[in-house]
Amino acid sequence: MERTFTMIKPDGVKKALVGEIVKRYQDAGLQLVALKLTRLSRDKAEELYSVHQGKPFYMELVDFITSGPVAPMVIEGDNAVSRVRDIMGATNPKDADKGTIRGDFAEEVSENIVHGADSVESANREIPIFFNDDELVG
Ligand code: IDP
Ligand code: MG
Repeated sequence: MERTFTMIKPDGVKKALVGEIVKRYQDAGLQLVALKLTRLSRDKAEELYSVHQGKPFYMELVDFITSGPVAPMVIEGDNAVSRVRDIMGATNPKDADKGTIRGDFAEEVSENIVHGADSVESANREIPIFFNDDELVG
C-alpha cells in the first residue's frame, strides 16, 4: 500500500470538478484517506512549491494556488503515486491525453486543475503541510 498527496487547484474547484475528480480516483480503485476544502496561505503555498523556487513561473504559480479555495486529499492504494499521476495526465494540458483530468478539463499549463506528488518522498513531505495525522482516516 502506498499513499500519495493530490490537490484540486482553484480552477478545478471553481469549475465544480471536486466530485468528478474524487470519483475518477475512487473508480480506479484508489482509497480516499483525507479530503478537505481550504485556502492556502502564502507560506504553505511556498512550502508546497519550494522545489520550484527561482523558476520563471514560480511567482505566478504561488499567486494562482492562493487565489481561491483548493481541495487537498490523501489517496491510498498499490502504486498510488504513479496511478494518480496517470489519472491526472501530463503537466501541460496540450500534451495530456483525453480521458485524463488535465486532458479533459484544462487549457493552460499555468491552470491545470490538479497537483499530484511526484514520488513517495514528495508525498510524505506534502501531506503534513495540509493534514495532521488524526485527519488521515481512511
Ligand atoms: P506537475 O504539477 O505535473 O508535477 P511541475 O513540473 O511539478 O508539474 O510544476 C508544478 C506546476 O507548475 C505545474 O502543475 C504547472 O501548473 C506549473 N508549471 C510548470 N511548468 C510551467 C511553465 O512552464 N509555465 C507556467 N506554469 C508552469
Ligand atoms: Mg510536480
